[in-house]
Amino acid sequence: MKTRAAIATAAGKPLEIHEVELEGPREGEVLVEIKATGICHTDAFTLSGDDPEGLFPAILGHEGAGVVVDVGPGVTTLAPGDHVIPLYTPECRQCEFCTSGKTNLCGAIRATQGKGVMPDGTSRFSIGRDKLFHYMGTSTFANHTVLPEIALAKIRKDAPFDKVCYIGCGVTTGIGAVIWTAKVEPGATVAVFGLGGIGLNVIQGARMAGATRIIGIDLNPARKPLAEKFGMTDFIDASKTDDVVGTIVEMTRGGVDYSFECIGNVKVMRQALECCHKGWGESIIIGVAGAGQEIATRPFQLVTGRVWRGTAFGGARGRTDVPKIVDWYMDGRINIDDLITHTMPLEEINTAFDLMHEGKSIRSVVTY
Ligand code: NAD
Ligand code: DAO
Ligand code: ZN
Repeated sequence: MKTRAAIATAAGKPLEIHEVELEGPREGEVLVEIKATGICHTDAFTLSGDDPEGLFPAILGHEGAGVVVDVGPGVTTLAPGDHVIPLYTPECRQCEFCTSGKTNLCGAIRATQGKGVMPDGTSRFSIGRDKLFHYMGTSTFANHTVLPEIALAKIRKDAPFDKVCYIGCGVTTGIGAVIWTAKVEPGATVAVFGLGGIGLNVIQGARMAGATRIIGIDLNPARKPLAEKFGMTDFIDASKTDDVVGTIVEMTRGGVDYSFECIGNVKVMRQALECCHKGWGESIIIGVAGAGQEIATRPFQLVTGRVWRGTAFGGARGRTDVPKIVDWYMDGRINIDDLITHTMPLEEINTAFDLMHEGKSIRSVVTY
């Protein structure tokens, strides 16, 4: 079939809207009509050329929601008409990772997903004679896309696509990092570095978990009012102090119980670790740093009980946990609407990247 897509032709170039060819679903695969997709910092990171796994030409996008149009042979859990959220972290429930109970990093299709192709090693997308790479196994910047069955979470049919698409990455990553990775407990103190599309969800997750002190740190003071609405109790403008760590340690009499780095800056990752309380403070890295970058601290920081951890997709097991988060939204337990600051058609998708780089948006959503 033919469908419309935004193509990343090369690193650093604006996306181009074209009609592309999409082959139907093969064994274990599902054809989905994407109804809405968010634009995340990670799409910009790959488009910039900083992503070591970045491939071109490709159809980016990993934060979508849509409807099943067709299923390939062997698909048993989904049928045409089902509403779904694509999962860049799939959940096969059979591999050694899924059955370990210790991680959400399913290994079933990792090798081919990282190479921009479907599990059988081929791409379903092409334009003319040229093949286009898939991206993160999802490619939601196309109006239709093909995914493995294990990379789709089935969700309720009354959930609005233009809001719950954000659960495909930012919402789940931020809230999940608090609830499933850090397991923040009531009464905890928390520091959140970077108050963008991920950090604001960390803040609302910390409030849900019952944290009593939630300190937000950003270079952009315009982020303060929205962060306060989501539960931030204190704000540090990082552009106005040389000693963020000292400030947090003093404010909390020794450091926070949990910190979250939501930027992708290795220097800030160090600050996030070192503002944690001696003996038990845990710092969770969410931000994705550029190719070749490394983190550093004095080992004594770890010897004296601080813990450095990371999280992908908030530790969420996609097919199991994503439908629950959709329920939380529909029940009014989490706020997504205030974070979606811009909505636009596919033809204006490059504006979404501009707004992100200018710090003017939290989330832009493309509706098809
Ligand atoms: P964003 O651009 O919306 O937000 C980043 C925020 O950090 C901005 O408000 C910016 O002003 C602030 N900032 C930048 N430099 C700073 C500094 N030195 N000190 C303090 N604040 C600073 O980005 P986002 O969409 O929220 O994504 C954040 C990071 O999370 C990215 O690296 C993205 O790739 C990553 N990410 C990780 C996962 C995962 O599963 N681990 C999932 C999605 C996104
Ligand atoms: O299993 O080796 C692996 C990697 C799984 C990919 C997880 C990606 C997590 C962070 C990328 C940001 C997502 C938007
Ligand atoms: Zn698995």
